[in-house]
Amino acid sequence: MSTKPLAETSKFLSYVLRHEPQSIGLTLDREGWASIDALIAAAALHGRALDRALIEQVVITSDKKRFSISEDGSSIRAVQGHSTPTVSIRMEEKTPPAVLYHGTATRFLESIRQQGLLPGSRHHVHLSEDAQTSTSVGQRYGQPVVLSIAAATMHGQGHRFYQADNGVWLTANVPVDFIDFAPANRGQR
Ligand code: HQG
Repeated sequence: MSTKPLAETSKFLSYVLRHEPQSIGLTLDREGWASIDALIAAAALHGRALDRALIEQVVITSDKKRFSISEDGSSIRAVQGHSTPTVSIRMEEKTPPAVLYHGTATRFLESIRQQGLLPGSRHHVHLSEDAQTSTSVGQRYGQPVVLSIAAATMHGQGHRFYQADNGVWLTANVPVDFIDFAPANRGQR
């Protein structure tokens, strides 16, 4: 299979499983699960041909392991990145490593210096254990810049952290005091 239908299908699945399930008349439960049969039927009604094999290929090949299929094989969900208010995935709180990274674009820095990191339309601020990944996340919005977050210190002061099934770290917001704007930006880490 060429990668084009996979990439397109991955985008489509991200859209309906994270953001706008109602756009194809699909319902997600609170944990974000959709029946795969219902997803295929709803997509077909909206002119997108999906089948189980294609969906499974997308899940397996997703570089960021964005989706998971339930143990009984009947349902699919995005593991993180949601903006739809109908979903609230239960996640175990976890103690983060000393430092986590956040990739952003230079044009957002002034606002981040004033407000800290905010989740935007998603449910959480997304953080990564490695600076490399953060660089590519930041690149999506312009000139990338990587911020170091004093995660363990934050956690020690009562901020909650969660880790999604794909390893992405999540927290509600990052106050500016915990953000190091300087060293990681030059990429020596
Ligand atoms: C920025 C991708 C101004 C923030 C990635 C980011 C990730 C502020 C943008 C996942 C701000 C939001 C999430 C403030 C934060 N002022 N800008 N106070 N606080 N921002 O896409 O973290 O490929 O919602 O820095 O791998 O970029 O979709 O979040 O640039 O895990 O699977 O506002 O999406 O995964 O952008 O990315 P996003 P994100 P997928």
